[in-house]
This record gives sequence, C-alpha cells and structure tokens, in this order.
Amino acid sequence: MAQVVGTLTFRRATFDLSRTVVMGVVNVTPDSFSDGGAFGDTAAAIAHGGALVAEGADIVDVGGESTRPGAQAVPVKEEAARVLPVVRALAGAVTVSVDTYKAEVAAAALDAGAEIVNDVSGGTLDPELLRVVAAHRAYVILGHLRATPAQMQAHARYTDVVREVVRELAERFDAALAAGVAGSRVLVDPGLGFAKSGAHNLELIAGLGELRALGCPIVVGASRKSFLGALTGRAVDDREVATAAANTAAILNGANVVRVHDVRAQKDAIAVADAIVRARKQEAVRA
Ligand code: PMM
Repeated sequence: MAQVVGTLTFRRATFDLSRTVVMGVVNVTPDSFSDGGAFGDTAAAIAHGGALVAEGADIVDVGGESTRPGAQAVPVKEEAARVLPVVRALAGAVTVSVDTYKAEVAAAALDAGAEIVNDVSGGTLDPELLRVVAAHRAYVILGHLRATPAQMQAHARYTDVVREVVRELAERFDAALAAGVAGSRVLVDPGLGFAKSGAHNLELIAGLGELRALGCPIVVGASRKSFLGALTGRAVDDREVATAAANTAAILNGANVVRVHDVRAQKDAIAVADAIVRARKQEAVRA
C-alpha cells in the first residue's frame, strides 16, 4: 500500500510528508517518567522547547499530565496552568501541539496558539474534545487507547493487535468526522504502551503498514518507552539507541511523524531512515 503523501499546513510552516516530521516532547509535569520533572517549571519548559526547536524539532508537543500506566489524573485547572504559559510562549516560534484528552484544556491551548490536539485517547475520554477541534479547525492526533490511562494495562488483550487497533482507530476517525473535523486534519497513532504489552508494541511497529489503510498520516511515539528498557536492560535516560532503532523500523513501515524526547539524538537515524524510504521509491519507479 502506498505511503501517505501530502502536507500538513500550519501558520508558520508546511510539512511535506515525503520526509518524517519530528515532534519534540515538552512535558510540564512534576512526575513524567522520562524527564523526572526536570522541566516541571514554566521557564525551564519554555527553554527546553526552544532547545528542541534549535535541534530540529518541527513541532513541540506540550503536555501537563503524565499518561504513564497507573498515573493519576490532574484537575483541568492545574493542567491548564501548567501548559498554557508554555504553549503561549512557544507558539510564537514553532508549531505547537497540546498533549491532552480534556476538551477544556484543548480549547484553552488552541486559543493560546496551539494548532494540534494530541489526544492519546482518540476522543474517547472526553466526548467534547473532537467538537473543540472541529470548532477551531485544528489538527488532531487520534491515539489508540482502551479504558483510561490508570486502567489501560488491564485491557491489553488482543487476538490480532494490529487488526484490532486499525479497526478501533477507524471508529475514532469516523467519530472525528461526525464531530465536524475535516478528514485531512486527522492523524492516527497506534498508542505504543497504551493498553499494550511490550509484545503488542513490537507487533504494531512491525505491522504499522496496515495503518496506512486509514489514509491518515501516522504518528509513532516509541521514545524511551519501557518495552525498549525490557529489550535492552537500559534505564529510561539511556534508551536513545533503542529509540533510534524503533523509529527507523517505524519510518520504514510508514510512520510520518515521530514523537521524541531527544531531537538531537534521534535526528540522524531519522535522516537515514528517510533516505532509505526515498531509495525504495526510486526502486519502485525503476521496476
Ligand atoms: N506517548 C506518551 C504521551 N503522549 N502522544 C502520542 N501521540 N503518542 C504517544 O505514543 C504518546 C503521546 C507517553 O510518553 P511520555 O510520558 O514519555 O511523554
């Protein structure tokens, strides 16, 4: 099946999907597993976002609530207080997405300059969220999740994980359209680690090509996740090589956007993977 082609069009940039778009993570949480809360303060988060842009991030993804397995929900007010000043500051310099499943936080972040809502629940946790995206004519990333972040791992049961994720994402895509979101503004994400075992994550990366049937750009977030720790025995701050391997496999299988914590560490592997994808297309033209 063909690679998704097309563009993502934002206020300050248009991304041609013939190359991988790099989304850098700015967690504004005191308990994020991956940065230990080091960027838990507004000024540090803004500075971190700026550094990711300098390193080559196309988009920065600002989140104020950890969605790691077993994490507790953060009240709307607290989440908004964490993310809004960071969104406002970074939206002047780069395309910003807000990582939230809450409609109120999404609406406030879009008003503050964000252009993408990255919802790991694919619009399942807050039914208003998709309407907010539609009203703002924003982009949305629909992540695959079952149940809630606190309970998701009890729902990691599949007969055929790739087929079931494709089917459930197709339902979420239809829900987005029904809420008034333009199909061209929807991206999908298999949700590695979200109601998935390590083996499920590997099957999804291997079978990522099947998500192309949805006709949407594909986002993948493998960065530093625990399945990479389980495979390598490495601590969370020592998983950049493992992340590069996962990103490379994902890109070869059709990922269009990769969500990463360390842009500098990942960008060379992404460049090589993109060049291999281009070479494959040349090969197809010759054949
Ligand atoms: N993973 C996390 C948070 N947000 N968003 C998308 N679209 N895809 C992901 O895989 C994803 C996400 C959890 O990771 P973190 O706590 O390291 O940010």
